[in-house]
Amino acid sequence: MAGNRTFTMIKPDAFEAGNSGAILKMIEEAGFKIVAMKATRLTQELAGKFYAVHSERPFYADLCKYMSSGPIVAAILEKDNAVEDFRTLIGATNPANAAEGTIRKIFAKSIEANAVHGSDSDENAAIEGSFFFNQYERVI
Ligand code: RTP
Ligand code: MG
Repeated sequence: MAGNRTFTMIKPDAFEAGNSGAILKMIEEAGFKIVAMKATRLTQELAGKFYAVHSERPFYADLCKYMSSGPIVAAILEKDNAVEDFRTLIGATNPANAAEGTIRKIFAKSIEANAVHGSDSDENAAIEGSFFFNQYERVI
């Protein structure tokens, strides 16, 4: 059975542009409940740890620099079929390929500065949520 939680970040481009509220509104209107949330900032080292799975990819160094370039919002979200439904809501990695009405189509600036992160599996959703939140910082 598909899990009911996913993890998201509002990335530095969207935070800086003042789009956090509008993005969270779209997320709630799509039926996701916020079960943990904070505004925070990654260091380059922490971004490197978070994106360690991408360490062999050509965009890894740029990605870590970008993700530590300014504040972000980190959140754990709850909904049936959360991981898949959230990735549908945010759209393709490259906003040029993202479907109309998706968060990335509306708010992303580029393939890198693409407004939001969404976990790609139930297992990674749990790992990523625990990266930012301990048991006292999230709804049980
Ligand atoms: P995310 O993990 O942030 O939800 O995005 P995703 O699954 O759609 O994409 P992924 O392949 O996991 O890539 C992670 C993030 O790296 C940046 N990226 N840059 N310059 C490039 O070609 C490139 N490709 C990916 C994006 O910020 C992407 O979301
Ligand atoms: Mg990904």
